[in-house]
Amino acid sequence: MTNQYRGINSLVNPVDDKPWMFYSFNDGVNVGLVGTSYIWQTPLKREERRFETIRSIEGEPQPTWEWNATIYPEFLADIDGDGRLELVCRMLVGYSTSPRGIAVYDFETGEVKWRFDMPCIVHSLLYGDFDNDGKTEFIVGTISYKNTSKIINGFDDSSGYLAVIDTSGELLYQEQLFEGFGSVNLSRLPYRETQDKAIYATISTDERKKRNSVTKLSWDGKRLQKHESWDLGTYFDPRGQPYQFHNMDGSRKWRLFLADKSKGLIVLDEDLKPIPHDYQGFIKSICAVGDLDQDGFSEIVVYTADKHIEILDHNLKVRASLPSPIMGDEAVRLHLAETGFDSPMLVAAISGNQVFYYSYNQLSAFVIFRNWVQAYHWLITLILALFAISSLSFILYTQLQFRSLS
Ligand SMILES: [Ca+2]
Ligand SMILES: [Ca+2]
Ligand SMILES: [Ca+2]
Repeated sequence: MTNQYRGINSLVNPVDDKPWMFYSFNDGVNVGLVGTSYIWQTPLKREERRFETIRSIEGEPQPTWEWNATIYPEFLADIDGDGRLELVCRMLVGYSTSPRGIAVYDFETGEVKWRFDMPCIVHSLLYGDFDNDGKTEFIVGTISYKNTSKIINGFDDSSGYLAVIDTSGELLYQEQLFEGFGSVNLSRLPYRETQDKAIYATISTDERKKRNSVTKLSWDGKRLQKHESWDLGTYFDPRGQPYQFHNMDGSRKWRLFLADKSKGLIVLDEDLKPIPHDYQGFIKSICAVGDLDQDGFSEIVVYTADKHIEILDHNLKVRASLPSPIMGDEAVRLHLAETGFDSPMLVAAISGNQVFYYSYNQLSAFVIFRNWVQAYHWLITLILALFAISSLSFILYTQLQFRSLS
């Protein structure tokens, strides 16, 4: 039994631009989802919407561990063009296989419109009209944890898949990319800015022997066609944060950052050509990318193998480094926290139920000098006093000498 809120995410209603915050909870048997939105007027009005609960699949043995089923909303859009909004969610659960896959709700009534059940977890989900036929589709990349031998809708939990599902929940295409533990991470360039419809699939299997790669793909309505590809040669953590393209300096240059387990940081451009850099640190995970200090250039927040939180600037130079506040081997997650419109973001380090916040500011030479003076005023006073004493004694000494000469 748990009342813990999970899967917190916010999405904007595309019809009226109203932001909605969603959270999921479960009672050990059913997993629910609630959406809230505030109307900023006096008195403040709060609108709440409850979505149909989802049960674990019947016959599934109740796990002895905590059933952490979560509904995670990804898109709020009219996916099928019927004039009504749908809320598209990933169904997530650890160890147990139910529920996993995709759930689509009617946003107005809160009823489940369709579900696509899978024994494996949807690691990443893209949505758009990738073949320009006027109809949108979902591109799915899975992560296999080998929790079950069940096969549902042609998928299993012991291999990695790429798939395409239409907006009524029908499977259009499926391809097994590897066998064993690993993930298929998907990313794309932001369509509004680039008009680009390429799909990038990163395969990470946590094994040196298997092919770990990034491949550029396109959807032609029938299959996912492969184009450029970049082979890692080594491997990286399949459980890492989904890798995304970032525009670091407001230019039209897009960069994909990957944390390789033996080579360290790898930077690729949109044609999957590696970009040379001289960052030497060894990154365990790339946690977040964003403009922390609002100067128009993005920073990268990374967690290093020697348990430091580091902030790299857009040229991959280390700008800040501090030891992790969490002792021991506990996993640390780093996120960027918005603090309101036009104000700098905070870096949140989360482990278990502990959260630490850090701010990142670039200091001008004057501020650095002032901070230094404030921190070391006793030292400065001491140096000045020593200088005064030595000057005084020199004057006295020369005067004494002068007198003795006269
Ligand atoms: Ca609709
Ligand atoms: Ca289409
Ligand atoms: Ca910045």
